[in-house]
Amino acid sequence: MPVKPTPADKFSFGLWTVGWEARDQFGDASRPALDPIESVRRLAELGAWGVTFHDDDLVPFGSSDAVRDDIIKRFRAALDETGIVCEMVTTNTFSHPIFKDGAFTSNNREVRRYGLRKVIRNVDLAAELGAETFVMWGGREGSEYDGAKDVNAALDRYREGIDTVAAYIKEKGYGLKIALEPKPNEPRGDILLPTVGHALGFIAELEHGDIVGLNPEVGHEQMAGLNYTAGIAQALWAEKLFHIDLNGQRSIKYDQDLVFGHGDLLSAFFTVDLIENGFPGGGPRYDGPRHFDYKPSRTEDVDGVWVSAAANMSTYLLLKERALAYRADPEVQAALEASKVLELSKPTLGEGESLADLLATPAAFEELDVDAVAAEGYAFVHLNQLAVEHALGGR
Ligand code: GLT
Ligand code: MN
Ligand code: MN
Repeated sequence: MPVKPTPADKFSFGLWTVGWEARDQFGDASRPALDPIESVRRLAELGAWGVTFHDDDLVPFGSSDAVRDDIIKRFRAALDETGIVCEMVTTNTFSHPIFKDGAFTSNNREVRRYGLRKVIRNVDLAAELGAETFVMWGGREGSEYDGAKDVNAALDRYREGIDTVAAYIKEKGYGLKIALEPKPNEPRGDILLPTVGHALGFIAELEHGDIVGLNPEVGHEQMAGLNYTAGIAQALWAEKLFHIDLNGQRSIKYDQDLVFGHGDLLSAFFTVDLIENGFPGGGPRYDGPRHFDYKPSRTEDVDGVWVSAAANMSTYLLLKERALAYRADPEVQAALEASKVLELSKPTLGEGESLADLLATPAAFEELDVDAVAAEGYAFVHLNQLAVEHALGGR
């Protein structure tokens, strides 16, 4: 039986998710616009804890200061009334045509300076609303043609932009961290920082990289044929998993933004297993929001929007229940042992042992029965079948 979510589950949604009017490249909107205040109220009723937004999701692009102030006031009142937390804020640097060649990495310097102003203005708003994370998805930072972008210069400008924003956050004393969101392509033919790995490499080159981490999205890694759980695992290992975007994707194709679990369900099971149970051998844990960045399919009507929002949380909670049972099962513990999963936590060299000691240990090399060790199976299939059986509720 699905369990009803509560704020303790820390589920949050972008205003742009439930508010998507379902306009796509081939078709007009199939649903009416949704008032952000209505979204906040409906999400609260469903048991969500938090909400996130782009500047333009809340305040239409080009609004006067007076209109902006009024909208923000009404939004704050809805947060107070419902108890919904604004945990993350992000800036839209991709919809307006001025950003058609990117914001921080546009070839046009005027655009880059304008983009920086738009982002900084929203950093102030994020801090005002008490958000902890500032996501930066550079969807337009890229190109279609290799000759059209000097990637060396683009990365210099990207670094300059992110470092400038990070330095501003520090100077103001805001309690904000920046989370970069990788994506391989769409809307650009190729996007800079296409995967978790590329973004980690980039962060290492920043001056203010200490407050810059990642917001990996399920579908974005899977669009590149990559393993999302392994991606967030490496981000965790690097202590850079600041936020997550949960959704569903069915293989390498356009960005589907399906409900969480409606893509690769077994992968979703292991994602929840990692988030809720941590690594089998211990190590860093993710304690941030369980943020859904999905789109209610274009075929849904207004009621379907809320059914699909609830589906994300329900699937997550069911997978959580299964993942907890999986780890608690003595058979699984025995299988982890048999597969030597826990032995991986043991350092390869013994305590106080040097490489010279290892080189002087015949049992490790000269005398090792290589054929006997090579013949041993790891029984990973049995272990995985236990996961499948737990995921399907068969245990
Ligand atoms: C856009 C994108 C998402 C990002 C959002 C944050 S915007 O909807 O498709 O993956 O998380 O900028
Ligand atoms: Mn997406
Ligand atoms: Mn996303």
